[in-house]
Amino acid sequence: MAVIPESELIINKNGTVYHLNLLPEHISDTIITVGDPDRVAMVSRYFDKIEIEVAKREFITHTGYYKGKRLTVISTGMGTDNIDILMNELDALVNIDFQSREPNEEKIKLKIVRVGTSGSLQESIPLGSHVASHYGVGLDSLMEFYPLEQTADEQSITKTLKEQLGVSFTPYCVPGSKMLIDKLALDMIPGNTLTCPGFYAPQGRVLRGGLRNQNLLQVYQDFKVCDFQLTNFEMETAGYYAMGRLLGHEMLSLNAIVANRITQEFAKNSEEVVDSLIRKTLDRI
Ligand code: R1P
Ligand code: URA
Repeated sequence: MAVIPESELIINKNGTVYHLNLLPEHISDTIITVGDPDRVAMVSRYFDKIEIEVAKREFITHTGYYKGKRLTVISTGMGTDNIDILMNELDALVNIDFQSREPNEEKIKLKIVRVGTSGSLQESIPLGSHVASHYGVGLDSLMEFYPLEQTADEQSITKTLKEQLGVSFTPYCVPGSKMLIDKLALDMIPGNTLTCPGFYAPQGRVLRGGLRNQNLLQVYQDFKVCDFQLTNFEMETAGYYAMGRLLGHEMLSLNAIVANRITQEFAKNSEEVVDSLIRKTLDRI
């Protein structure tokens, strides 16, 4: 097997992986991820015991035990460019030998659950609800650079979205883990999540920068291919699902709906909405 050069898999002087600053033994195979670094402590405050606390840039990691189960919680910051780093480095920690710099023969499958905030694209998905992403649809450019394979149905969704948006790039579409959906989603609303490469214009928000496509939000809201509709948007889910498919990990994105873009409301109790999603996730994971 090919040896991975020092410039591709960068290992810090203390043996940790470049950005995450972690050693293989620092992580569990079951990982909760959050965007906001402050949310890591909102998760780990429920742990019986915190074993490891590591911080570098926006990547804050706590590993400990919740009701006897070893769990890791990591913050990622915002956007799929950070998910590219997170997923490659987590995968390297479990599936590449840092001494020989070669992939291990036996591959470990991580279970990764995103607990994030999101905006609703449908009036019927209210503030305060929890949406489990059955699919992630990416409008970001990350998958322009990976050999992601997609089914004919997935391609038909992305082709139609490209035409309706009138954009020059091709979106991508990947499902979440059925096993994790069955285990965690239970009472949550099943949804299809649009991952945008920004919070403002890509999500149809106008402050002073303007908007190229005045119909953008309407296109998102009305989008339909057979019974596939978009329910909500945020900035990471599709990147997770695509990287999970490429690297062979089980991925699920859970969304706390804090904004409804159709009714133009923002949740006054957004911290509670996130906290109840954290507690559900910890109890079910
Ligand atoms: C934007 O406010 C951020 O919130 C959402 C988006 O995906 C983006 O990262 O997720 P988090 O609450 O997990 O950060
Ligand atoms: N996060 C997003 O990306 N969009 C929203 O509207 C709310 C949270």
